[in-house]
Amino acid sequence: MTCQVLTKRPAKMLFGDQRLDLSQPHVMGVINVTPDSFSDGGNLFASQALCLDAAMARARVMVEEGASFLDIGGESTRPGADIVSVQQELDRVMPVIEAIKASLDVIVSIDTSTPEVIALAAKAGAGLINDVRALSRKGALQAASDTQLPVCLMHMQGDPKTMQNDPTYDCIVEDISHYFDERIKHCNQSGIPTERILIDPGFGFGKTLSHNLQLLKHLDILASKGLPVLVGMSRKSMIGNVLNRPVDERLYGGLATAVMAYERGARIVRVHDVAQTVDALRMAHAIMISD
Ligand code: 7PJ
Repeated sequence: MTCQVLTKRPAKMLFGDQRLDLSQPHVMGVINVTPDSFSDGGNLFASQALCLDAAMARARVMVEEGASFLDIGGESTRPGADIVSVQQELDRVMPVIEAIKASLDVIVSIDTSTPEVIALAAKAGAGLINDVRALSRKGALQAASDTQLPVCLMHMQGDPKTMQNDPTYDCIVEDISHYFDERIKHCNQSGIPTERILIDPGFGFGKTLSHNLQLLKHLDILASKGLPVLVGMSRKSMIGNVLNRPVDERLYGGLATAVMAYERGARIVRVHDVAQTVDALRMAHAIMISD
């Protein structure tokens, strides 16, 4: 019998047809194709109809600015957001995924909880499944397993409609760590090996400001589980609440969170402002690898 000891997370990870070195930080650019996304005001939409040209223009700029991933989402998780049908979600995201795969050299991440979207996005060339519900929807685990792609499991307490109504934890870091242990077990049982799992504490999803700040401060504890950590704090209310700034004035606060997350072990940072975050993380990385 062999005894396998997981001492170090593997530096390289395969996302579809692209291999990425996770010993250095990577930026994931957010492309929302929803009419009601809170941070970009749904400005990729013209009269509710998807404006593919605008989405592609933004995608192209983000790739030029150094994004390793583009995260394509067609369902808003804003508190109180409208429920979308499977068909609506497909109509929003599929043309964008196909156009990106046809013309840009970047890993497409599909931000979805819907089994049908997982399957079709993977078929169209997506390289990562990013689920804010950690594959808890009926059929999602199996759909993700069938694609053989890496999955990002995000923690959320409750559901988007009610998650900000007095969220409580015994100990936020421990509770979330145990949640991941459970979800990883479910993934393994469905044929998704631990080597293909990333984890994300889910900043802003069923968390108070104090929860969010503690989570970031102690992110190293989650990173020590040995799975790659992804974080998304860009423009979120945790920044707005500390700085008392509206959503379009949260960049500098967001850069502070990105650097601190990287320093504590996060390797993928999901943001709206790619160029600025790439610079901040390149600087932080140069410091971290110096000796
Ligand atoms: C996150 C996400 C996040 C991951 C959203 C927003 C809300 N996926 N999707 N992590 N947030 N993995 O962008 O403000 O934090 S939607």
